[in-house]
Amino acid sequence: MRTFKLDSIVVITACILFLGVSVVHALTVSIEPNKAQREIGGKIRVHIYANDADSLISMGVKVTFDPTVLEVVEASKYEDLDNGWLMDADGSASTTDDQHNDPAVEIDNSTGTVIMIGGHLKGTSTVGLSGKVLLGWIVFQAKANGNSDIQVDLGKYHPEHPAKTFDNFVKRDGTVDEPTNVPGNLGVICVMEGACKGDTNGNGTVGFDDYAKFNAAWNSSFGDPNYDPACDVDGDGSIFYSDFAAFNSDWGKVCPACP
Ligand SMILES: [Ca+2]
Ligand SMILES: [Ca+2]
Ligand SMILES: [Ca+2]
Repeated sequence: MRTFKLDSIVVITACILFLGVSVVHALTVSIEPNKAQREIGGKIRVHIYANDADSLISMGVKVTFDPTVLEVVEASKYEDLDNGWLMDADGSASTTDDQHNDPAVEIDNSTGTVIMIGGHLKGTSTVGLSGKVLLGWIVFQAKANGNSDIQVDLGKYHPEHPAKTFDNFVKRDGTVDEPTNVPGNLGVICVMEGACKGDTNGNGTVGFDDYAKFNAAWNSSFGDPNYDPACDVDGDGSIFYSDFAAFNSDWGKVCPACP
């Protein structure tokens, strides 16, 4: 009995060590929120992140959705010299003639595709982006009732060089660190009558747990550390009275099942 326990502990410890090592280096992509409901005409802002990044200097994602259910009204890379996807040859924000952010984000509402590809360069001081890195965001408008999966794949493409494929998620040292969970279905948006707009954590009810999230994000706009797209009920980039009104109207609700 004693030996069995010791063996078990050894096995468990070995598993934890193995998991610990593999998790640290596994680059993944996630979207926030990854589960939401809207009525027709409603908007939702979805942020796309790379998690556990290690000195990234490029990214490229292709996001696909059901174009009969949703349409994109806005999509952007996070174009920021310090923390985002902007190329600046001398690394100084005061000179802008050496900056570029091409290729432009491509939105195709007929096929249901958004492609965003970006590079991060700050002259000789480039160290790359690490940790949880914002890649960009998409604002969808609900078009018709139904469910749309939100799928993410690599970009691997440049509109000016359509015959070639390109590496995405290149690190500062030149190696490629592709996300381990793409291509994959990373979220779902349901469009239906009586949708729960206020279910900010996607657990099927609107209650105090959502209120806590909402309260933490109150009076924030994109760029503020406490801005949370899951609480931006109307998808306009800030969390204020219009969002609260929508949230409040859903208070206490048990959300309908997705169609
Ligand atoms: Ca510059
Ligand atoms: Ca909830
Ligand atoms: Ca808002």
